[in-house]
Amino acid sequence: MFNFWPQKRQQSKILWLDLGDLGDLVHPHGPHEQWQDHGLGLLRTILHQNGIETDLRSTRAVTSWPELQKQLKGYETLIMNVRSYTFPVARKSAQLFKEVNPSGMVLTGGMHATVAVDEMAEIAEFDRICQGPGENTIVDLVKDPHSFPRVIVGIGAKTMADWPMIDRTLWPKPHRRIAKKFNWPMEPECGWGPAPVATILTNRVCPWQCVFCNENSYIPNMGRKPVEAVIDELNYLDRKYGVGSVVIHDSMFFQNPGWLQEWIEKYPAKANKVWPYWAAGRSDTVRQWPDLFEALVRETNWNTISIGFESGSDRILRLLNKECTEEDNYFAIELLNKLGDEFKSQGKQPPMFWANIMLGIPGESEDDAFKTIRMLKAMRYVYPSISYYAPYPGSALGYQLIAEGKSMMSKDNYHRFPGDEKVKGVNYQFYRELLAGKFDQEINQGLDASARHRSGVYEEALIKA
Ligand code: B12
Ligand code: SF4
Repeated sequence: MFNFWPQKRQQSKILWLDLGDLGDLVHPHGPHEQWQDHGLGLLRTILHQNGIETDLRSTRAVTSWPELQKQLKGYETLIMNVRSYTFPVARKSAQLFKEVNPSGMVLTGGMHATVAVDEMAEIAEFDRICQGPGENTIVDLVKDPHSFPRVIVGIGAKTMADWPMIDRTLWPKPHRRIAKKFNWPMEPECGWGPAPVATILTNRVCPWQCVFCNENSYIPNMGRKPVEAVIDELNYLDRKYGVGSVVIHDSMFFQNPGWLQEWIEKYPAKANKVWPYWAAGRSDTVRQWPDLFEALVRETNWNTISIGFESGSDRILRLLNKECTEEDNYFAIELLNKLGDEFKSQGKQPPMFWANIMLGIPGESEDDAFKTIRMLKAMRYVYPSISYYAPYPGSALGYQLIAEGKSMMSKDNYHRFPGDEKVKGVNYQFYRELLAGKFDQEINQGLDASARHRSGVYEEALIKA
C-alpha cells in the first residue's frame, strides 16, 4: 500500500475529493487518466478566493479503499465533481465517508448530476446534488448546505471572462514516483508536445448536436474566454512554471471565426512563445473555412488537430447527426496531407491529426466499418484514436439505447477497458478482427499504393470510452 501524503495534515473541515480510478496518479496506464479536472480547479479557486479553505484528497492518488477511507476521517463536508465515468467511484467514496463521519455532509455536482439525476438521487449518501454549472452556487452551498433542497440547479457565469484564473496548486499532486515527469502543477507530456503541458479551456459549448454527445443540450451557453485572457494566462504560467506545449480542452475549438481570427493575430505576437497546441475541430468547418484552418496551422502552431471524423460512411454520419459528410472528411484529410507534405519537405515537423473514430455504432454494417478504416488509412499524418461507441446518458442516442435496454454500460461500470463491449447486439468479434487487420485485403481495395502500404492493424489505437 502506498502512503501518498504522509505529511499532509487536516487543515479544514471541508474536503474536496478528486475522482478517478484508484492508482491513476500512482502508476498511470496512460497519459489521459492524469489530466487535471478544471471543474475542481475552478470551484476550489472560487472557494478559496471567498475565504473557504478546503483540503484535497484524490481517489487517483491511493491504491486501495481502506487507504482512502483513512484519509476521509474527521471531515464534516465532502465535495465531489461527478461525471458518468466517475459515478461508481463517487458513490463508493460517499459510502466510505459516511461510515467514518456519520453526520457529515456530501455535496455533489458535475455532469452526471446534470444528465442522470435519478441515478444520483438513488444514492442516499449524496446529501446535495447540484445540476448544471456551479460557479455562482458553490460558495453559498458550502457555507450553508442546509438552506438548499436536496437537488439544486446551479448558477454559472455568463461568460468565461468572469472566471478567475485557476490556481493550479489546488490540483492534486501525483505520487512521488511519477512526480518528476508530471511537472505539477502543470501536467505531463502525452506525446503531443513537449512538457510541461498547460491544459486550458477557451470555451465550454459546442453548438452541434451529434447524437452520441449533444453538449449544447446540457451545457448552458456562455461567452468564450477573451483571446487576451487566454494568452495572459499562458504567459503567467510560463513565467511561473514554464510551458512546453498547450492542450486546449475545448470540446470545439474551431468555431467562432471572429475569435479565431483574433487568436491568429495575437497569439504569435503576444505569447512568450508560439507553443504548439492540441485542439479540436470538425471536418465540415475545415471545408467551410479552409483559409482560417491553414492560417491556424501555419501561424499559430496548431500542430495536433483533433477531428471527430467518427465514421467514413455517410449512412453512419447521418445516423449520428454528425452534419459532416464523407466528402467533408476527405477534404480535411487531403488538406492536411498536403500541408504535412509541405512541412516535411521544408524539414519541419508535420501537423498531425488526432483522429477520433467510433466503431460498433448500432446499425453499422461491415461495409460501413471498412469505409472507416479506409478513411483512416488515407491519412498520412495521424494519431488514430479509436473507441467502441459508448451510450452515455446525456446524449440522445445514449438515452435511447438505455431506454431500450440495449446499453451494457452499468451504473457500476461506466467505462473500464478499451475493449469492453458497450451495446447489446453489436458483433464485437468482427471489430476485434477488423482492428487486428484481418480484412486488410478488402479494405485496401480502392486505396492508392501509399495508403495500402500503411498497416491496417489498429489494436493499439483502441482507447477507453
Ligand atoms: C476536458 C475533457 C476531458 C479530458 C480531461 C478530463 C478531466 N480530467 O477533466 C479528457 C480528454 C481526458 C477526457 C476524457 C474523457 N471524457 Co471528457 N471531457 C472533457 C470536457 C471537454 C471538458 C471538461 C471540463 O473541464 N469542463 C469545464 C469544467 C469547468 O466543467 P465541469 O467539470 O463540468 O464543472 C462544472 C459543473 O459540472 C459544476 N460542478 C462540478 N462539480 C461540482 C460540485 C458541486 C458541489 C457543485 C455545486 C457544482 C459542480 O460546476 C463546474 C463549473 O461550472 C467535457 C465536455 C465539457 N464541455 O464539459 C468532456 C466530458 C466531461 N467527457 C466525457 C467523456 C465521456 C469522456 C471519456 C469517457 C471519453 C470520451 N468519450 O470523450 C474520457 C474518459 C476520461 C477518463 N478519466 O478516463 C463526457 C462525460 C459525459 C458524462 N455523462 O459524464 C463529456 C461531458 C463530453 C461529452 N459530451 O461526451 N475528457
Ligand atoms: S461530438 Fe463534437 S461536434 Fe458533436 S456535439 Fe460533441 S463536441 Fe460538438
